[in-house]
Amino acid sequence: MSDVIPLTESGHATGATLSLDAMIIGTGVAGLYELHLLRQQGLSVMAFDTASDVGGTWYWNRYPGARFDSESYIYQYLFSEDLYKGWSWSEKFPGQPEIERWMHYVVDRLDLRKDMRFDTTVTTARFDEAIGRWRVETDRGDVIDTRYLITCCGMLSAPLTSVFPGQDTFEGTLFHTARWPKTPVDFSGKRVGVIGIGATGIQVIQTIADQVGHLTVFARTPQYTLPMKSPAYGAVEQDSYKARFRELAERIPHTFSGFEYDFENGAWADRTPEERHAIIDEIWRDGSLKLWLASFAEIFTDEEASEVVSEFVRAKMRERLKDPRLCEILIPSDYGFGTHRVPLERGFLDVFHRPNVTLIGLRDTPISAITPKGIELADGTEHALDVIILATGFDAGTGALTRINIRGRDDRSLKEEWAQDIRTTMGLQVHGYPNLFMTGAPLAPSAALCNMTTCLQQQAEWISDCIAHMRSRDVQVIEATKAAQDEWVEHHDALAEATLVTKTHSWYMGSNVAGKPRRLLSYIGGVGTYRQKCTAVAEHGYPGFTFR
Ligand code: NA7
Repeated sequence: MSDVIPLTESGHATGATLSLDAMIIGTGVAGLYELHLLRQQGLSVMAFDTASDVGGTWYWNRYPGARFDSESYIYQYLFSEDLYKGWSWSEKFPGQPEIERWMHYVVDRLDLRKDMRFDTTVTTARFDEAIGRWRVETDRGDVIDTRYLITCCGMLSAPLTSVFPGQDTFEGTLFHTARWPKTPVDFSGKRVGVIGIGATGIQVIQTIADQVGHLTVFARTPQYTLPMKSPAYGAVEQDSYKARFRELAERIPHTFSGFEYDFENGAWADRTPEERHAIIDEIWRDGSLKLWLASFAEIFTDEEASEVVSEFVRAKMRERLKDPRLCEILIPSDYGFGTHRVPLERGFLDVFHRPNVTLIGLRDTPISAITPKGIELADGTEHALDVIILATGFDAGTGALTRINIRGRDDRSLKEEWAQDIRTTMGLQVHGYPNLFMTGAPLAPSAALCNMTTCLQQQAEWISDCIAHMRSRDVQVIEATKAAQDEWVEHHDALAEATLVTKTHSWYMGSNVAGKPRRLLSYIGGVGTYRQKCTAVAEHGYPGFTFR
């Protein structure tokens, strides 16, 4: 174990060198667990975060209406029955404040806080080949020397905050949803504009519509939405899901999406149209993401299955929207259900029947600028506003890492390499960057098509096991070979190209960021299958990786 030079009283070793076995970037779901696992191995390890406290996604995304769309009883750590049973959720899909409290509960129970540093952004990380260690710098002047660098930065953590010309000239208040203030925002009497109707925009819009003076929603690509049902949980429901801990812990890691449910309705081709409709209808009533992630796998690959389920959802949306103009702007027609992220909604569609809400469709008339007074469209129309909310999404998968100056062997730059082509080995390592481990990174199952806690726990465990393997063999450096990486990328692409997802445009394909190389960012072979592949690599002594 390395000697640790203690940090100064303020918690920051300005100008000093801190020597660690492992450094973790991020204190969200993955970072907390990785810290716990590596500490259990006896490593000197610390986690750093830009935020002022733990939570990751659930620290930053405190916008009105932020909530789960994974069921609370599966968005959990499953490595400890005690930890699982010690927390009681108040409803099926709870809101951000409760989720943030849960993360604090985890930190306290595992006593993690003493090995964390907040308000500290990692700016640069350089691999020193001569000694096989990373030298990491932060915006506080810290210099950290570490054997292993583990990024737990989140897949959706680099918000797209500067989107429109003129944004800085706006005289009102402008927020990005992922940089929401901790103090409540008073919308009463205000003219509020929301740009974006992704999963986030939908949650904001349905929550603030009755709090604002007037709400103007700027919508470009329509979304297939499913109504969420979030029953309250009292002692009976809590006892009931807790009693299922072992069953859930055995099942969830092996399903297609890391949720409790899976594709178990037989093959699409083996069902009559009536049977299909009955199954789809029943699943739709569940009020969850089940229709997307556990109805028929063929919706991802078969144009006909995709169209049938898409039309089912469109019909449900038409019933609610009624008005043909609303239907035209809000109901998708040129891509299939589930090929983008499917948002759950609670009253989102009904919001547009309110007298204080205006819907602006942007498909033919995009936003040209933000002006001092509001939002201007390409046809010259200006919408005067007091508050603008950007629900404009993230530079997914890559953004959190390319915002750090990561330099591997021979001073190669991850940012420059990924600007050409986004490649990883199982989403866990990148060839050319020894001893850099990643969670929530491209080409592993992640936020798209995965219950994040399931995927992140598996990735954190794989990394911890790999480090334990290295220590047991007294080797210091691991690197993914180019051949193994090429093979993984080829496998990933072959699966992706067989689906309809790659035919669409969204953050799934990186197409929401100008110039970003196009590739499905999340592995689509299934969470259970991915786990098996990762486990097989470990069990066979890490073929495709070199050690020294
Ligand atoms: P998303 O899903 O990327 O949604 C962003 C929204 O912002 C979407 O409606 C975009 O329209 C819209 N947007 C982005 N840029 C523009 C411009 N320039 N003009 C108009 N509209 C724009 O992000 P979310 O935060 O909602 O969700 C991200 C993930 O977080 C989500 O999938 C969950 O996994 C949690 P577009 O679709 O590009 O036409």
